[in-house]
Amino acid sequence: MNEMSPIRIGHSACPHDCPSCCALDVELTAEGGVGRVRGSAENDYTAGVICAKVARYAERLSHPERLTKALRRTGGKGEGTFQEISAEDALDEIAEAFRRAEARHGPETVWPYFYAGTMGLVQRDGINRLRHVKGYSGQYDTICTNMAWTGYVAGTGKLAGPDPREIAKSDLVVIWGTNAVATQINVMTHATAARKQRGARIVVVDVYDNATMRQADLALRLRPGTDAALACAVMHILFRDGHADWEYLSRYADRPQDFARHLLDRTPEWAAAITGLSVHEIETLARWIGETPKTFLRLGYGFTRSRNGAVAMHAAASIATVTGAWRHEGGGAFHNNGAIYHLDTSMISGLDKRDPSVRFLDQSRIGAVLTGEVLDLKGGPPVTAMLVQNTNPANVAPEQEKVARGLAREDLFLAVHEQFMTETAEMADIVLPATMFLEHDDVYKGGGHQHILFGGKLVEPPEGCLTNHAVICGLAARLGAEHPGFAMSEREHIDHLLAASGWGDLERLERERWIDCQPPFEEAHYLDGFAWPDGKFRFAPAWSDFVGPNRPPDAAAIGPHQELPEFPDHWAAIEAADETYPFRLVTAPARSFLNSTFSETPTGQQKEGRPEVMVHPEDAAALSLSSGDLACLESRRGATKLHVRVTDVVGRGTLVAEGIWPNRAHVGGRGINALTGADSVAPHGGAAFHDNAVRISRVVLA
Ligand SMILES: Nc1nc2c(c(=O)[nH]1)N[C@H]1C(S)=C(S)[C@@H](COP(=O)(O)OP(=O)(O)OC[C@H]3O[C@@H](n4cnc5c(=O)[nH]c(N)nc54)[C@H](O)[C@@H]3O)O[C@H]1N2
Ligand SMILES: Nc1nc2c(c(=O)[nH]1)N[C@H]1C(S)=C(S)[C@@H](COP(=O)(O)OP(=O)(O)OC[C@H]3O[C@@H](n4cnc5c(=O)[nH]c(N)nc54)[C@H](O)[C@@H]3O)O[C@H]1N2
Ligand code: SF4
Ligand SMILES: [Mo]
Repeated sequence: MNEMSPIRIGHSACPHDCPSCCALDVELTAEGGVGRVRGSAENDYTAGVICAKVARYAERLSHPERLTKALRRTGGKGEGTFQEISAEDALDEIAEAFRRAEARHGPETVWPYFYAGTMGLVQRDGINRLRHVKGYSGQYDTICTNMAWTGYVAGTGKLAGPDPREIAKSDLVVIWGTNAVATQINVMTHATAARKQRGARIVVVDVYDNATMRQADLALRLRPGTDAALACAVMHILFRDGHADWEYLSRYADRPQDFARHLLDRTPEWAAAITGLSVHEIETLARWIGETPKTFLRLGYGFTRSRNGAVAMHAAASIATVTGAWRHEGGGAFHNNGAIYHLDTSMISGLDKRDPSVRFLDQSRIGAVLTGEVLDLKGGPPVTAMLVQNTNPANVAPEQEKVARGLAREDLFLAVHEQFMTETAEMADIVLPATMFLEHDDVYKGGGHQHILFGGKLVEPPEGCLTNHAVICGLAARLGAEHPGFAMSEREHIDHLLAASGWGDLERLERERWIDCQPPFEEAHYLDGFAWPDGKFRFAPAWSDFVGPNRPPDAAAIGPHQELPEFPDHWAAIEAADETYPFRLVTAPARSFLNSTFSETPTGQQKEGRPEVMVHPEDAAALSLSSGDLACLESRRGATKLHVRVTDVVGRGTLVAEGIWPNRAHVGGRGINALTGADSVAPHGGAAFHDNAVRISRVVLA
């Protein structure tokens, strides 16, 4: 940590891939460095609280291993031997390689690949401008949000919900499938305020007794992938006990009678057998919800990272419709506010140049794409050139064995623009060093709240580091790609975006630091109707022809969507445990990492220790496993090694491994995603990271 004295406070926004998108106050030192980072107390969602990772950002910003020079590979692929070259030469070489690849196979052979390492709209999405202008292959984003967003919108018709600040005005906060203490701390800020100020109760639904569950008045630890069964039994009880609001249902829901009939045999006993919860626990949750008009369901991503995840999300959101909780301040079901911003990103993303005939390749299936699986290539050429920005697929993508084989291909030219020598960068032909958020201008929007925030350049980057925008514009110039967006600065882009979207201009945003985009109460609570033509929440979504926020660009639906249940139900599409793979593994987030980010910082490493898998004491005893043993975990897709932690925070039959550790932190060099699958989840794709049948055995060291 920088010990120098702060001379002033700069304002920013956290760029990381986190629903909280915190408003930040940053200590700036006389020497041009950064001290402590704090949450802005003036922002009423951040409310002065941020996570410890970002509070000590100086550690990441001035990390001795930060990349500051462009590099060209000298040794074999992945050997990690590079020589320093100038940034100009590096950009020349990338452009030349893209041109060569295109001459041989056509523009679709180039695949710009990116994700949300920064959530800044200019720095993150500018890569799409180059893509569209050049006719390079598209990217269908599937790694994170597909099941969650699709499931929510299948009911409401829109990705938006009650003002998340209303959590503080709720009497019952149900935190479902999100480890908020670790992944979005501000949910806890508002939930705890409700508890302190009005005696609200907190329920947590998760698969292990994590830090969030330890805050709960009712802690529901269920089996992974069984949330829809819990939701159905809760709704069965609500109908049974007269807590369904029929007046509300007749006005605001499709087919409530049919749905109630469908639920008749989804009893608490039925759900207990599926979820592993007791009938008493299920009855208690239903009674609390039934008796509490101001019930706020805060629905996370975690419980949707299963092959039945979209159904689970839709089922949980349906609860608020059965009781009519949507009608109340502090009531309803919230997941994400993406739709409230109506941002026109065409200048940043070059959407005017998008050719709909160009293929889209599935982000999560990068392993299959790079190893040339025919269906994944959509009948087009092999991918022979890539630029990767803001993501670390060698580590975070599913089916890691295939990803590793693909990235190692001799005929693949790989450029990686990074802040650190990640395991993806290690595979590169050219590595470019990237700025960090405090070193460039950008604009952000909160998924878990309702603000657009400005994050301006506050400090100088290390000499040599390039912004994403500079890389994209530098390549465009060399490739003869023309678009007005390449001639604009970051600030001009922000100004243009705000004006085009009806949110004023940069001058105002910079002065006011954020814009509160919260729609009026009636709209946010769907009191003027849900966002379907008939205004009704859909208990029976038209899954197969449903156009959601993550609709595949070239198909109506993917994955086994024909099998999706008509109404909310337990859909047994998950990878069930069997004799060969008797355990169910969840690959949950680590509190001190953010995906693969922060695993490079000393504090991150020290707090997390080492890659471990949690095993219930009885399971451990049956397998003669003890804490500290090295174990091999195997799924149908691959294997990895971790150390065992015997603990009853997990239930029998469930294993939890926290954190996406660097692959090299695992004995043997294969990471957790060697186990996870890349098969597309219905109906709009996605990766089921928490849905793995595995076996575990002790590694006997010779
Ligand atoms: N510290 C930290 N913060 C993060 C991240 C991180 O890696 N670390 N990642 C960031 C990103 S990219 C995202 S998308 C968000 C995601 O944040 P969340 O919405 O919290 O989602 P997940 O991180 O996938 O998982 C959260 C919880 O879901 C639980 N879970 C897994 N399977 C099931 C299930 O079947 N049912 C139920 N009820 N629970 C289940 C896991 O045990 C875990 O506790 O967090 C962001 N914030
Ligand atoms: N097993 C398992 N795997 C998972 C998950 C899980 O729960 N379990 N979660 C999945 C989810 S939800 C997600 S979203 C993905 C995310 O996975 P990734 O997209 O890889 O996310 P991060 O690790 O946050 O960031 C990736 C990289 O972006 C770089 N970066 C940050 N800012 C910038 C910038 O301004 N410019 C450039 N050029 N680079 C920058 C960082 O240094 C970092 O190496 O992982 C998925 N993988
Ligand atoms: S909680 Fe999320 S948004 Fe807030 S500072 Fe931490 S990583 Fe950033
Ligand atoms: Mo994510």
